[in-house]
Amino acid sequence: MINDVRSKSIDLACQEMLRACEKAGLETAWDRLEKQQPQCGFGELGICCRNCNMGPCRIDPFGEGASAGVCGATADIIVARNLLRSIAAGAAAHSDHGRDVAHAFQLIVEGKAPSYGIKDQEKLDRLMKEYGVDSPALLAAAILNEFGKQDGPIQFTRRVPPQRLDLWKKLGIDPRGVDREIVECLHRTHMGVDNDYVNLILHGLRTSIADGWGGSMIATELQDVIFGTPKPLFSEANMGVLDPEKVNIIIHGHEPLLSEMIIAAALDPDMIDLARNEGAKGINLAGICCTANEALMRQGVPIAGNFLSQELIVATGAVEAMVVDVQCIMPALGTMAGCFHTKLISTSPKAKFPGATHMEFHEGTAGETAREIVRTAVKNFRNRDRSRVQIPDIKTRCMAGFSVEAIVSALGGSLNPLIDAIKSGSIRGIGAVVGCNNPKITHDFGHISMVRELIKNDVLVLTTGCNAQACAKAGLLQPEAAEKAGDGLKAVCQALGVPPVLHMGSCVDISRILVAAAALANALGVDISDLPAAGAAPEWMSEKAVSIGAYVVSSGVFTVLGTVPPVLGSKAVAELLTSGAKDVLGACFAVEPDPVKAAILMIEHIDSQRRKLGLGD
Ligand code: XCC
Ligand code: SF4
Repeated sequence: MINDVRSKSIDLACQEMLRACEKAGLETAWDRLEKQQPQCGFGELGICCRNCNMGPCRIDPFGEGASAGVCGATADIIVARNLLRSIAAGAAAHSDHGRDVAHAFQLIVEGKAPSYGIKDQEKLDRLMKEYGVDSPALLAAAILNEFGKQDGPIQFTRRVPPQRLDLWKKLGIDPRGVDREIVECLHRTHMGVDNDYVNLILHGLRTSIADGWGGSMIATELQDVIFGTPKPLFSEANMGVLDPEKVNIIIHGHEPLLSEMIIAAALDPDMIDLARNEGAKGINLAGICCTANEALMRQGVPIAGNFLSQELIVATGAVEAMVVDVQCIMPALGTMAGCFHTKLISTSPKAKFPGATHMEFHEGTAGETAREIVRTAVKNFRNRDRSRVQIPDIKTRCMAGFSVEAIVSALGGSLNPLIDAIKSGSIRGIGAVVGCNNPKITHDFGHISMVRELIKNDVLVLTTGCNAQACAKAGLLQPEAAEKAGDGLKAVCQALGVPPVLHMGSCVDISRILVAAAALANALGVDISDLPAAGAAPEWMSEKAVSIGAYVVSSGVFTVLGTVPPVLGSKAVAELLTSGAKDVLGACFAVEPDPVKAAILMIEHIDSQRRKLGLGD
């Protein structure tokens, strides 16, 4: 039973709004989770299959009933197939985002997307060189071709250290084309195709690499070209960023193609005048989920909250419009918005929601649509019921904008000072902590407990996604948070004026962490799997996180998951992921719901890597 708000979230603003929702009888994800209890045991173990209509089938986990589906598929096969389908969906989500950015880039180059431009010419030049082409048009064509390519290689995979690439080739998991690998997941998991769990999982790794070093990396790199590569900046996080006197517009979802246009429209003097005419003091923008991360990293737009804050932010009654595109947008938002004056505005042809107004967004007419959306929000200000507005007075200053380029520049032009700090032990190692919220875990508790434990032990934390937002709200993204770090890390952070937790962006920007890991490994002349580094997703929930976990481990980074993945129904698959993989990939998964214990696992791993590199504890 989840009944105390403190067991639901450690975020005080969320606690306040959860109490308000309870009082007003407004349902949230936590209530719906309770109504799902007990959750299906077969689903939790990953041993149900409905891939054909002889089923649905399920395996008896106690070994008394069915040990195979109608076709003969065992628990090992069913679990591996289900895992592969999750990886396919996650890789598809990231990569389709990458495709949209690549397509927009092509339109920009062709002069067909007048609202956009090129902000980072230097990165554009670098990418053209990397691809061996001499015009932006050829680059756009080459990058778009990564999706439909049949025979590979995907160019950015060549950024990995040579040892890793050789390993991928030896295992047959060097991806050929982004779409090809995803399609092949669906083919292999169709009834009667791939029925060898090892073979299935190897293809899952190949598909995930096509996400991390393909689709996601394409999204990050081209977004930097179009919107600028992030540089360190300050902003604020949590619901207190909502302004009771202004028109509040929340941008939620994932793709900056939309949010950057909304930002521009909200700054338009005509729009601000319009807002004043409506009785507001101006227009205030804030973000949720990875849209927030993108908008924060490049424009300093404040964070209203992370994944599990989304319904609660609407419940403040102070939101004129919540503008969404794709991914991590709860269909429940329409219901919550319907209880207030809030307009839920969907914008992607791929994503419509019950209770939403659809204002479709296309690259060619992006600026106009964005202004139309902002105008709709402004006009909605008069419908706000002031007596129902409740904005928790809680917000925290945060520093963000740590692209790899920004980190290198903060270090004075090369990674050497970081390498020296790692060698000397002032920085013990690197922890990449990422991922979602999940109401199965007290909101933000997993993130914050883990990150605190890591920095206390001199582990520099790189963060993205909803972990970054949890850290922002908890004050861990301020340079002053160095006080909470161990002496070694504290000294390094204070010398550089940076926080002990570096916000590297959205979830597709985990590709920045990959690039940093590859650069570190290359500088040390070792493989990524030799680095004193570990990854974690303490509160993960989405299929994207499954793909992320798979490509991080495939890249050689030991990764701890905080919520249990649905694989325990197969001993063989669970064993392969949590130990067998180590012999093959030099890295594996661990599952540890206790975030402090999980941090200790990461630290132990980091220490053992240090010893292997001859660096001592
Ligand atoms: Fe979504 Fe990207 Fe997870 Fe947060 S971390 S809940 S995937 S917003 Ni990506
Ligand atoms: Fe059952 Fe096999 Fe069909 Fe799955 S594929 S539903 S296990 S018969």
